[in-house]
Amino acid sequence: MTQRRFLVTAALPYSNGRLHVGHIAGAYLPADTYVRYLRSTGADVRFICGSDDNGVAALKTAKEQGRSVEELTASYNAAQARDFAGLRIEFDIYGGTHQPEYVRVHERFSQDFFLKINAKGLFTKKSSKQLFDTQVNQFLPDRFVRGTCPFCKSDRAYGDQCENCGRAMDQTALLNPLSLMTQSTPVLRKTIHWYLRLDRMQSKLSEWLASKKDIAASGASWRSTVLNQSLGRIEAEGLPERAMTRDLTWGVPVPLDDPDAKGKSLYVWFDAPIGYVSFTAALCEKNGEGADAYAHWWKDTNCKIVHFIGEDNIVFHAITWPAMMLATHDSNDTQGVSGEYQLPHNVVANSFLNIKFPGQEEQKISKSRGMAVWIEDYLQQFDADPLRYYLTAVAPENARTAFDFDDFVSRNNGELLNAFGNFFNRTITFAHKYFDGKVPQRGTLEAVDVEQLNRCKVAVDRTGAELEACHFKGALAEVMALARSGNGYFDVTKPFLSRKTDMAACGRGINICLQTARTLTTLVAPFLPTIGENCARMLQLGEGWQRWSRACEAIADGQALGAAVILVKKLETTDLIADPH
Ligand code: B3M
Ligand code: ZN
Repeated sequence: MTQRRFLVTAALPYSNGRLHVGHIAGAYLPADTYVRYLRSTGADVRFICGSDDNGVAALKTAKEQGRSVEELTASYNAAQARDFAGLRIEFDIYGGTHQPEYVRVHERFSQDFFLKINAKGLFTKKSSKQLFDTQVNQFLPDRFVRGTCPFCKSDRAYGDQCENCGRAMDQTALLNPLSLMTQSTPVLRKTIHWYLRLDRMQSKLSEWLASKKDIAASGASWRSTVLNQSLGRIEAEGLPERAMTRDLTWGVPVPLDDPDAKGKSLYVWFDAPIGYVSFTAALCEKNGEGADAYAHWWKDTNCKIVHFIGEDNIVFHAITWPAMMLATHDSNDTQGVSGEYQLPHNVVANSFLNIKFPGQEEQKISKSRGMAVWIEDYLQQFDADPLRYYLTAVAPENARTAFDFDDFVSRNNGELLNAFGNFFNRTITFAHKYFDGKVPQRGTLEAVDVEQLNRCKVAVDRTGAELEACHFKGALAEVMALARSGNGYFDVTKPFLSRKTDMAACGRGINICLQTARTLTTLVAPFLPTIGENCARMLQLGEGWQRWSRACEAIADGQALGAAVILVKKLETTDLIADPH
C-alpha cells in the first residue's frame, strides 16, 4: 500500500491579538488532533500555520497602541507560537506573512499568483470612488471609517459593516462618514483596483462544490454547513468580481510596472491563503528539500489538502481561495493532475464558541468587552489536556456551543478523571499492590473477558472512522465509552474480591483491564497527547505505541509496569480570569 499523504492547514491568526478558547476550539485543536491521528495511521503529514500579518487589522491595532506594525506583529506572532506550544498544538512550521524570516518567500509566491492570474486576463482593472483622508493623504480602509448606517440609522456603522444591524456596508454608503485616523471628514476620490473575475470561475466552482455533496464521489465528507454556506452564496448572488488590491502600503506590493499600482498592496485575503503555500515552501527549504518541493504537496493529487477554519472564513476557503487557484490553471481540470494547484480535499469549519461565566448568561466571546478566556492565562494555572478534552467534548462542530466554567470543571472531574483517570489508576495500582508491578497471567478467557477484548477492537474501528470523517466530538465519545466499559468490567469481575479466593481469576481480570488500558493509550493520544504519553509510560510501552494498527496488540504476561502517575487532577474551583488586559 502506498503511504497516504496529507497537507493540513489551520487558519492563519491575525497577529494583532492573543488567542482565546474560541480560536482553539474553532480550528487549531481539531486540526492538531487530526494530524496526530493521521500520523498514527502511518500517513506522511505536513501541518502548516503562521500569522496573518498584513492588512488593516494589524495596522489599526499598531496605531491604537502606538507601536510599529512590524514590532506589533512580531510580538504577537511569538506569543501565539507560545500559546500553541503550551497547548501542544504542534505545527511543522509557524510562519508569518510579514515576519522577517518568511516575508521574502511569501511575497514571491503571492506576487507570482497575482501575475499568473493577471496574465490570464482574469483581473479587471477599474476605477471606483473611495473615501480619502486629506489630512494624512490616504484612502481609508473600511475599518477606518465610521458613520451613520443608512438602514438602521445607528452611528455604530463602519465601512465594512454596521455593528448595530449587522448589514454589510459599502463605505461610500455611510452617512456622515468620519475618518478614524484623524477624526476628520473624508472626501470621495477616484481610485483604481484590480478585480478578480470570480464570475469566470463560477460554474467550475459550483460543479466542484456540488461534487462534495456526494460523499461517494468526492471521497471526503464535507460538513453541510460549509457546503450550504458556499453553494448558498453562489445561488443567492452569483459571484461578482471582487477587488484584490488595496490602497495600503502595509502588505505585499502589487507587482505591476503600472503607475496606477503605485502605493497599493494585495488585499489581505488574497495573500493570506497563499501563506499556506509559502510556509510549505519555507518548511521544505528548512528540511533541506529546497523550496520547490512545495509542489509535492500542492500539485500532486496523491497528497490531500485539508483546511481547518472557523465558520467566518468559509466563503474565503471554499470559494475565493479555490477560485484563485483555478485562475492560475492552464488546463480545465480542478484536480491539479497536470502539475497545477489542486483544490482542497476538505474544508473543515467549526462554528463559534460562546462563553458562560458562573452566574451570568451565555454570551459571545468579545475581546473588546473582556469576555474571553485567554490561552496565556489558562496555561498559567492548568495543563493543556483538560482544556483539549473539554473543547473537543463540547466542540461547536455543527452549531454554536459554549465554554461554560462550571461545565468545564464538572466534565474534568466527572468524565476525564472519573472515567478515564480512575480506570488507569485503579488498574495500575492494583497490579503494583498484588502482582508485583507486573502484568498478571491472562490464562483461559471467559465470555466476559472476550467481550471486553471485543469492545476494544470495536472502539478502535469506530474511533478511527469518526476521526477519518473529522467528527472529533463523536470520536472522543467512543474513547470515553471504552474507558467506561473498562470500569464496568472491573466492577463486574471484582478483582478486589477474587484476590482473596481465586488469584487466577483476579489476574485474568487485571490482565484484561491492562489490555483495555493499552488500547485506550493509543486512542486517547491524538486528543490528549500528554495523558497518552503518561499512559504509555505506566504501561511501559516501547517506541511506536501511537500506531493505530497496534492499539490492540497483546500486552505480554509478566511485563513490568511503570509507577502509577496521576493522569488527571481534580479541579476544585475555577478562577479562570476574564481578560485582565
Ligand atoms: N486571518 C482570519 C480570521 O482569523 C484570518 C484567517 C486567514 S486564513 C488564510 O478570521
Ligand atoms: Zn445598521
